[in-house]
Amino acid sequence: MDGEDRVNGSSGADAMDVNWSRRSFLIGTSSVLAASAIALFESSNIAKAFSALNGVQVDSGMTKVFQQDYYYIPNQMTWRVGTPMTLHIHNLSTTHFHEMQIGRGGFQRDPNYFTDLRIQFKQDFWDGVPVTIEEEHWVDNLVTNKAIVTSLPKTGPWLITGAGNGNFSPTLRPGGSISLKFTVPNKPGVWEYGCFVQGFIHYADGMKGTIDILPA
Ligand SMILES: [Cu+2]
Repeated sequence: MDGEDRVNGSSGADAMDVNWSRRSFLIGTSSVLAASAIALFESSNIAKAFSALNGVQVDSGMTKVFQQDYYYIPNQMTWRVGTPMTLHIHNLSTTHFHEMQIGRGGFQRDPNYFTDLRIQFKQDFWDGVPVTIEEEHWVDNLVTNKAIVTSLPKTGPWLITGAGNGNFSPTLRPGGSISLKFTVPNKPGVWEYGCFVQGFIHYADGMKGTIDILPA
């Protein structure tokens, strides 16, 4: 009798677990199917369909961006004006340097840069934005441009503060990382990010993304 009770008891618990996970699975699946249907009907992309269904997820606080050869994870973010952010950028490549510029308005070559291959966005998102560097590890260089870098815990040869060195951008060695703490400035709209290491090669291969900045 004791043995039977234990068996019954444990299969009862298993059944509950099965029901629970099956329900989660069904909810998830119907969400995916609904999103797919919307995507098909509207010829829209799936991310937008998910946003319509589940609400836009707005990043705040610690927000991680990973760099690979040659893409970013994620390649789309949504920020809101006035939100405190810590943008943690981590280069997962074992072989390549990568940077992260944020800007818009098309591209231009920076005529002052030491190589004529330097590409930058016409408008630098970071212009006039106070930024605190919270952590740096294997940073090749950080071009500050017109950002207001309020904390430089470890100044060094990697820091490029002079004018004419291109847009604000950290360039990370393989495995490198940096954390940028800031408050999303009042610059709503669609912004792009991209890596222009080796000219357009990384960007053209897909190393780019978009940030939708919502008004406060
Ligand atoms: Cu790159």
